Amino acid sequence: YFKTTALAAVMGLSGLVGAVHAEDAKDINITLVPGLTTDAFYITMNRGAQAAAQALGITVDFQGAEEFDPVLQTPVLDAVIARGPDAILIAPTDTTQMIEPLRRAHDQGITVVTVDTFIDDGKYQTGSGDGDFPMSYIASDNTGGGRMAARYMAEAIGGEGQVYVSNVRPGISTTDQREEGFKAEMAENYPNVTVLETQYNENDSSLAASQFAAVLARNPDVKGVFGANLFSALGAGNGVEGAGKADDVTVIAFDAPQSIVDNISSGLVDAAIAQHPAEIGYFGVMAAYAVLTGESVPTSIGTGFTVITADNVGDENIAKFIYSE
Ligand code: T6T
Repeated sequence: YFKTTALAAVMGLSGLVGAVHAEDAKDINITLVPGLTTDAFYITMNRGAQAAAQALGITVDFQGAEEFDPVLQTPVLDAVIARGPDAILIAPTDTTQMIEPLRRAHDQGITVVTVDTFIDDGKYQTGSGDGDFPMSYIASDNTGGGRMAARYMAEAIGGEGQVYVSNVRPGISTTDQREEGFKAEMAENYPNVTVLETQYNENDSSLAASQFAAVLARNPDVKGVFGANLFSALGAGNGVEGAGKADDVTVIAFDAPQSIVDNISSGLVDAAIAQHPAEIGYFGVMAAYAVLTGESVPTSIGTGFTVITADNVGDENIAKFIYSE
């Protein structure tokens, strides 16, 4: 078969010209580039991606940086581009900084699909914007998830009091949207909840924990923390526990590694919004394969959530939503 040529990509024909013949489809090689390699969320995503690869009889490699940082992700991506896979599935670590590096892949005729996070405004194949070239975006509804977190928080604190968002850093589509959804839900439906200034932790759970102590010192009545991703939530829980406030402060977590599930069982965390990362990986591979074999694909595919609380943490059918380590 022949790979998509740069010219075809420029002409916007990548989906047609790049199509491989059925007998060559087994040679398809896809690389999954996660936000970082040591995060249970992306490890679980890779599990789903490998399940799809096995179903299709193709290979999917997993290549990423050790931290969630566009400065570290870019050289990993460049090395992947140099090896020339048929498609790259990537969780871009910054909405603007990863546009140009990903354009280099596109310009070489490599199919680009984004998983979990998006570049630009996340609206692909519209013919407008610098970053509309990825073929599809497979992810949770992060704004909706942030709204869900707000509802669990508001219920847990009796509809009033001060809370804050522990977040990674601005510029990440997922965590920005969760914070946006959380604040919008509070503003619209819980007028007696005050959302204090966001604390940015650079994906460092120790920093997130010490930030809780600092917020508590300034706001002794703080009633809740929304940890907007795995490391933020883990740190928020540790901070609350370290301050001896587990009985007074509600922690709502995004993501569900075993450690957070344990914190639900112990009562430290009130609810975890578990994403379905294996689904994201599975459908990401399927979308890329469809493009490479000449099928059309939706420009976005939404995956679901499972909310884990003390009420269902012991249920058998919850166990499959706990992230793999
Ligand atoms: O929450 C996930 C992911 O959705 C987000 O984009 C970055 O953080 C995680 O990987 C969890 O650490």
